[in-house]
Amino acid sequence: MATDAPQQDFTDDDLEVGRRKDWAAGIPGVYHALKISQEQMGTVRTLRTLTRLNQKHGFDCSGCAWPDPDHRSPAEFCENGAKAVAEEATLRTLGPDFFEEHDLADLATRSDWWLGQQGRLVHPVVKLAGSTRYEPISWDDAFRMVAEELTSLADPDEAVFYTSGRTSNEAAFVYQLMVRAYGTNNLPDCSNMCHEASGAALGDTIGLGKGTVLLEDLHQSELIIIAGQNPGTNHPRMLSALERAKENGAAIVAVNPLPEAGLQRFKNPQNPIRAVGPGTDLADDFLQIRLGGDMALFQALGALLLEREAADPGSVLDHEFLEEYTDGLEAYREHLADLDWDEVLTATGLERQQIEDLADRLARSRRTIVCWAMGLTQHEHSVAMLTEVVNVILLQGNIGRDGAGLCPVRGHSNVQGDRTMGIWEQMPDDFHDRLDAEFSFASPREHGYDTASAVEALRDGHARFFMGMGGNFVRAAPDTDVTEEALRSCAMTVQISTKLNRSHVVTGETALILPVLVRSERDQQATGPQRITVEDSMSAVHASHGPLPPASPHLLSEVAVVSRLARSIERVAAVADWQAFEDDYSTIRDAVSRVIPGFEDYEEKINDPAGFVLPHAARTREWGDTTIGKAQFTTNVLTYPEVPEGRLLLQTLRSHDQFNTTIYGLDDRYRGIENGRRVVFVHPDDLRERGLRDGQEVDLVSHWEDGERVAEEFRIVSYDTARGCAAAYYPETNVLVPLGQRSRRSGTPASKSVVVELRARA
Ligand SMILES: Nc1nc2c(c(=O)[nH]1)N[C@H]1C(S)=C(S)[C@@H](COP(=O)(O)OP(=O)(O)OC[C@H]3O[C@@H](n4cnc5c(=O)[nH]c(N)nc54)[C@H](O)[C@@H]3O)O[C@H]1N2
Ligand SMILES: Nc1nc2c(c(=O)[nH]1)N[C@H]1C(S)=C(S)[C@@H](COP(=O)(O)OP(=O)(O)OC[C@H]3O[C@@H](n4cnc5c(=O)[nH]c(N)nc54)[C@H](O)[C@@H]3O)O[C@H]1N2
Ligand SMILES: [Mo]
Repeated sequence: MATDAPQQDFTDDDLEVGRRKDWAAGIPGVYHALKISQEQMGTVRTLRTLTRLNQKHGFDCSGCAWPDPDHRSPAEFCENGAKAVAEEATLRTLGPDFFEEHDLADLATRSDWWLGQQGRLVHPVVKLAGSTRYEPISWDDAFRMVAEELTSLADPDEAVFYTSGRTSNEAAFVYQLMVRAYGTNNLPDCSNMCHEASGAALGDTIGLGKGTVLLEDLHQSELIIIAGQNPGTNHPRMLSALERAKENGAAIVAVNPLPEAGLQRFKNPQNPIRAVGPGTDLADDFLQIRLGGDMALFQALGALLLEREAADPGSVLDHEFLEEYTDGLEAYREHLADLDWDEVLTATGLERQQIEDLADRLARSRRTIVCWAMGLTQHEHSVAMLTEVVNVILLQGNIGRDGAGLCPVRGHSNVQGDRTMGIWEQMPDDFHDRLDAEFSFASPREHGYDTASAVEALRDGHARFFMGMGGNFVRAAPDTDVTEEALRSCAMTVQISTKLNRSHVVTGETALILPVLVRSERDQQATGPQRITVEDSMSAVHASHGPLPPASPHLLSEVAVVSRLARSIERVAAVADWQAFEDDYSTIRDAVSRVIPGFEDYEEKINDPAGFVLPHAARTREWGDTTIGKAQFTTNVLTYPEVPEGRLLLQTLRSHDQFNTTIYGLDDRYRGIENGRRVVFVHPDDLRERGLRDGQEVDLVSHWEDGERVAEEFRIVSYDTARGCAAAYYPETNVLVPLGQRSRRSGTPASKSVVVELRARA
């Protein structure tokens, strides 16, 4: 039967390396989506899900946070969205008998892929202190145990409450309320490892840590720079928007150490003729930059724009905009006057002419958008780097104008919404004030731990309780060995999850798994079926209705888990009418409408299937209403990663067959990899210099102040990447990312600039 879970694990023995592709999507994309859907869900469920995915009155894709267009195609999903949905709507289930067969020692030997393939978790289970396996537990007993543990802690700050970005607005809001009513701001989330640097940079410069563009802006843009992002794999529906932009005359420039297929050519799978034809050429230019060189690039672009303006005054800059809406231009101009071009060329690895050409394109464009993702956020100097992107965008008034703006492309489908709902260890005071007023309590004001500092706190014994609302903390967080040790030292770990993953295997003394509904499932509560809401990458909030019957009658929704747990903890129970929240989610939205600005008339607004767009002062050039008053130019000392002689810089990235730590399959089709994941992509000249060759087995060794870290047995793949810049897949390489190596100001682990050595295996 197609939906049986595989028993055999995989090895990398059958790994094959073929040619890299220069185009994305098309018929193979459709084929792969349907194949995986069929395997996981069978035919009936496949049709039922895919025809409702991202449709008005349907449900929101649980993949990435790309927005939905106003006019939806009947197949408004991509290959990887279909895979994400198939993985969660799978017919495979994993009941309590599974844990009789597989104790923790057995599970510890399994790969991430195997764990995920076993199917949906359908019954709450507990690993008692001293036991070596999980066993079934009733929901009531589970809540009692967790409540007892939390009540026994000496200080609420000894508990850590993680969130991943799949969680709905409703669940996120009640979760943060429960945590704050319990008494801590220890609310780390996946965003700490993701777009935290974007939030910090945009907050400082334009007053709000979110992007300023809407989907229509992309369609109308004249120039789209895509830096540090691989949309063909991670945001495939973005390619349709880029195709449309091209048709309207836009130029697209890719800035990336790798020639990613999705940025080169696109065959639109939603259009049968285009799917089989030669496809649309997307990028007009490709700047093969070195890892971490983008700060130098954007400083150079800023300098060149100023230079061109000086040569032909009035031709490049938007003086009215600069005068009225910005601060700090003169300091910026002075700072760039000293720009050292030798350094720029070293940092970027580019020819000066390539940068001049991009400056020319910028100078000609009246509507420019810069899009970015992890390639720009996961470095030590990410925040400064991103403020340099803002500087360039400000020079030409590219904010608050159609077709222009800043576009951080978010990861998880509701990661932005979770933040809006208060999932953050350092929410501003005005949020706390309104929360306190709504619920008549005093929320704690001291900032909590972010992801990396939570690991440190657990490691050092300052915290001893961990709860994860989704996600896979031990695989997602940096420095795997340290993170695993941190989790093992907990008195209790509680994972609210849908699928089995490594974080269920690396446990505290007592461990619970609380299984929940997924977004594609019907959420039936006392007052009827419930809808939930999410916010996409462009700040549009809309409702989502799951159409499928739940995988098991034992499952609870995330909202129900939180409200039942909240009712079990005395001091939390009194803060809100948790039963009402559980019975009718519109009561949650009612509270949100008073606590969070922009959500007035929430319930009514989501009756429109298109939803509503949250206000963003910068989009309407109303910085005056924010604390910053005007958009800020920033000056930064030029920084880029320093790589000692003989070493390489390693980025840890995603293959085409994974969603973060969930491994769908073992191929990375666009990069020519089949049947394996332990590969390291290296430039042929770098190999030659080191006396290494394609196909050779090496260990990856990272070097940091506190010593060496090793990831064993990787096969070298000679590849067209920037010189000195290697790439290998996450999460396997997370062992190499030092916990201490984080972005200044935002704390993001620097997982795109790890200094490594390739050590030949004997
Ligand atoms: N199918 C699928 N979709 C996903 C995800 C998934 O795992 N699978 N994950 C989701 C999540 S949570 C996120 S955050 C996003 C991630 O989306 P991406 O950021 O696209 O993901 P990565 O694979 O980390 O790719 C980073 C890209 O940046 C480039 N890059 C790396 N370092 C640098 C640099 O220093 N400078 C420049 N200019 N480029 C650089 C890499 O070569 C690569 O193309 O995708 C989301 N969508
Ligand atoms: N080295 C390195 N490390 C990285 C990155 C990198 O590029 N390189 N990227 C970072 C980034 S951008 C991110 S966002 C993080 C991702 O970190 P996480 O968000 O923690 O990881 P995921 O793999 O997305 O989590 C998957 C798990 O979530 C659970 N799940 C899925 N859907 C639901 C749901 O609807 N509800 C609940 N309760 N649970 C659900 C399932 O059990 C599944 O196993 O990883 C970060 N880590
Ligand atoms: Mo992410």
